[in-house]
Amino acid sequence: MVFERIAARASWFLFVFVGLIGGQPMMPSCWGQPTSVVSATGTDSVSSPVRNVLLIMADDLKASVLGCYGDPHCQTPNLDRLAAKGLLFEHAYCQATWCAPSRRSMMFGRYRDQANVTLGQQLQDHAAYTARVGKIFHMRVPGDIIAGIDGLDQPKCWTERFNSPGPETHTPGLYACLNQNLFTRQLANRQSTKMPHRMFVTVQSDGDGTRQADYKAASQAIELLKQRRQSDQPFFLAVGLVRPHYPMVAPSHYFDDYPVDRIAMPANWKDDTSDIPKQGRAATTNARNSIGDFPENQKQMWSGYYASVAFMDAQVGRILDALEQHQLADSTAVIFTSDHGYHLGEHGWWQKSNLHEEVIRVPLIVRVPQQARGRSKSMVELIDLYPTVCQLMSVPTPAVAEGKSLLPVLQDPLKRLRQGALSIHNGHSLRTDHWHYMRYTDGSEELYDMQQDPGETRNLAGEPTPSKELLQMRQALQQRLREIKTVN
Ligand SMILES: [Ca+2]
Repeated sequence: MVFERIAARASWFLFVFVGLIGGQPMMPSCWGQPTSVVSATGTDSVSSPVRNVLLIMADDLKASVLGCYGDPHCQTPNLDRLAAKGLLFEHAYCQATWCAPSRRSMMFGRYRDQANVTLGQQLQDHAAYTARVGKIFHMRVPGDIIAGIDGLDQPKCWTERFNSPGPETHTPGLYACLNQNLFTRQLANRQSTKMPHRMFVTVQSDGDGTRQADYKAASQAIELLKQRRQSDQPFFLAVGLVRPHYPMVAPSHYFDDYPVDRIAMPANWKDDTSDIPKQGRAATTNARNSIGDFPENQKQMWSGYYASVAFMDAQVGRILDALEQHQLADSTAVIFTSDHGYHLGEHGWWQKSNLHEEVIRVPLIVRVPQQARGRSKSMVELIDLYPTVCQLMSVPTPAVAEGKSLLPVLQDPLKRLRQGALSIHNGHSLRTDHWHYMRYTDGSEELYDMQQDPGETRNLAGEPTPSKELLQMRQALQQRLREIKTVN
């Protein structure tokens, strides 16, 4: 089994290596039946090789745990095969650091406000069918999932929409509240929605996973693909999976692949926050939570997260298989991403809602038939998906949309759209190839050399004399904020 994993990884790296030494991305020899589209801004024109877009979103998924992003342990064969057939963005960043504002920004195509029609509304206005399955706009997990309700959905975004309820925390099996060092198989008195320890819950499920929200969401998506095959109307199908968001529920055999004695905590997991400004710190920490007293339980958090990612990956695989089965793969672009990343002990932190790399970096894989494959280091943002989907579906992008279409990068992975990616929380973050700079509303700052210190352990903004790089990044952020329309 170990050899199988090594072989799978080796073949994938060989693919990437061959792609890299090739020097040039694989380019289409033809575009099928292209349609020329001019965006509402009138500045760009693109020929789309597809009619439809399938968007699959995970929830709270940090890019670094996927096999195709380099994790040596986590089993994500379906996302790895999607990456092998598409373009993997190594530097994709969210604009907000938790579910609701990040998803809103992505779907309205605006950094901070809603001064646009939703993506789905724009597509419908140009004769497309749009459907939501599961969580695309914010839903509380697990509360809204258990209740099977819409959360903060935007109804006009969708021609049809389908919620995907599941038992979540109340799934039979071994329940653990790792912050309380509590383990039980009893179903009674499990707390799920409002208790302060809810982000430290895992459930090693007795079942086969078919009752879980993500399994049902994939089944609904498969049914919709079957239906859309019969239609001439272009479709945008958005499927929102809720794992690896807590509670980390998956059939127990997924946990078996990640025993705690094989889990190594990240290199920067010690509390190194003394040089981080107050506004830059995560709220959920080892210092404030008793999980700081249970090193083994911290590893169990990784085990539960890996298991949840692997279960989510299996659902992605079912959807991708259906796309092939219904002969839609050649006419449908696939986009996979997450609303933001997550902390699993780095800096002594858990969860999200701060501007450090583990939170703002997201996975982004885009497979467009006959387009470039491989990897791109271009700095891209989730806000770019709005104009990207519009262009892929031959629909004009509203002039008020603030992102940039990824089509130029999909044609040439070396193409750069911008110098740095912008994120917002208690201030702003600008992430460039080399540097990561944060400036908070109280004027405090962080600066990291991401090539020398990718774990962000030494804040260079605290030096007595501002460095040339700090002065440059201050200026670059100011310039970036002047260029965009909504961030003050
Ligand atoms: Ca989220």
